[in-house]
Amino acid sequence: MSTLFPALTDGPPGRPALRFGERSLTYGELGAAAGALAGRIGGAGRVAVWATPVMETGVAVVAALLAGVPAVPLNPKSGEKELGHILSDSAPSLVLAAPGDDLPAALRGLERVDVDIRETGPLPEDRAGDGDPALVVYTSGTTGPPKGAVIPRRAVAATLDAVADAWQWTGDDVLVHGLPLFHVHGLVLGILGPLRRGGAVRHLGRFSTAGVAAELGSGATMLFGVPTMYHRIAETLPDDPELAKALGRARLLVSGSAALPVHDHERIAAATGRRVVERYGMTETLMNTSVRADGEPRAGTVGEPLPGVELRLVEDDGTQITAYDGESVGEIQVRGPNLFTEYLNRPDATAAAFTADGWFRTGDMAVRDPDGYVRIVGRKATDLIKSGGYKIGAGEIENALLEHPGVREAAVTGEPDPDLGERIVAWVVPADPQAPPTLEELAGHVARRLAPHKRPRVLHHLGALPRNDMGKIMKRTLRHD
Ligand code: MCA
Ligand code: AMP
Repeated sequence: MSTLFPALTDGPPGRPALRFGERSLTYGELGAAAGALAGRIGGAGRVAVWATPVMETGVAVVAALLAGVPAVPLNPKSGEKELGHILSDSAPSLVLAAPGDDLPAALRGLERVDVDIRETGPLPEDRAGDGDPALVVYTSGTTGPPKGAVIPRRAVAATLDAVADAWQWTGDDVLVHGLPLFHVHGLVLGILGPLRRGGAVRHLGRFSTAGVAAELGSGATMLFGVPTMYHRIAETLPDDPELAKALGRARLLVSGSAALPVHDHERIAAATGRRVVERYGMTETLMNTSVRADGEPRAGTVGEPLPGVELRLVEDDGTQITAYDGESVGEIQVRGPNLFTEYLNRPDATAAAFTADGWFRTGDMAVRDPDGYVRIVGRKATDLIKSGGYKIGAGEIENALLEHPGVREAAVTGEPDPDLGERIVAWVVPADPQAPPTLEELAGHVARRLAPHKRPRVLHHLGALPRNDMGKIMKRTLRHD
């Protein structure tokens, strides 16, 4: 039996499991394909997965979990620098890809295993332990290249069971989403979540309001999305009665990865009669809090700690906030079976992320309402930007910008954006003031080096960066009014 996915062995084999566009697999077919692939990769140290939003990615990750081999999902749009870093840091022994995928040069030295979704093989015996790594997911910090969060099998199981409890999520649910598959939201919640319940997921390939309407209008019961997706839904609703009807029929609409603006929450509620439920998570912690399906989905709150998750608010000096007054702000610290084990090859960063008594410092600042609901009010690091639900470190973009010959100095900030939540702004001192680099040039440079979602959307040229007496850039003064 598979301890992570009991439905692969216990459920009716004809039950739908995964659907991507026209292609679908039942539990029987998924078990056979993933079993066969698991047989081929068993014993590999770590496997990279070219995580395009297609069926093969789902099969590849399930196969790795069945084989007890940690999977490293790769953003297929990663630029050369980002990809190079992830590959040298995680040192995978092979890469799993869909047949026909054109892999970039950085991956060509690795053994490639094509995922054949029609292959059949037996399910391997599940020998992996709870604490064994399931996934290594790369996440940005404020400076330097992304860090690989090592997520144990225990955390995957614990978080999926905790949200199932909160959302009354069962095998009868059919989830629809169009999230990328190289992050926790789309992959762990959005693919592994339905499979752990024995339910189905229909992936849109790419997000569109039309796709959401079509699926929720034809049997899907739940929607997962980042706030940008709900914003686009809110914008479309006034002109799209079919979308309003489809959303009105959904059992549960869930938003996460960033704060859902109250305005979008209210517009969706007014047009559909449904309130979006917010949950709060992080790559390192998986899911921490959520509004429950039978709770009150109050706009601007992320609900209460999930079963098994301990949560406290702590002031800068270490004092714990005991008040549930909706005003006292502290850093969210969490503890529980949902946590990652470490940052790969980064014992320094791992140690810094935990308090002496074993709590993980999220860096998110929050208050607690009298009824226990958590409200996130900000974050400690101004150098972290959340754009489209992606976490992006200002430092990694600054480093990439500095590698452009037209850039002498660079600083990166985030500013509010109605669609993306925040947009990336580059402040650049040109190497040659007579021929400053254009936004298009720098956006293309960052997209090719790192990833398209890390590209600056706004560029300001400056004669010099504002610095204090210590030479530190004063980012707070970098504002365009
Ligand atoms: C534009 N494009 C470019 C350039 N300009 N490509 C290369 N170079 C350029 N200079 C391309 C983009 O690649 C993209 O291509 C298209 O133009 C449009 O891009 P963009 O405007 O950036 O975005 P979008 O396609 O409109 O995306 C919005 C989105 C996306 C769909 C909401 O941001 C998204 O999928 N966000 C999800 C993030 C997420 O899953 N986060 C989870 C992490 P093309 O059209 O080909 O795509 S957080 C997490 O996991 C924790 C645990 C949690 O709590 O959930
Ligand atoms: P990541 O490291 O990409 O997994 O992003 C995790 C971060 O996203 C958290 O530390 C929060 O800052 C933010 N986040 C996730 N969910 C929510 C939410 N529902 N509301 C506000 N912020 C959120």
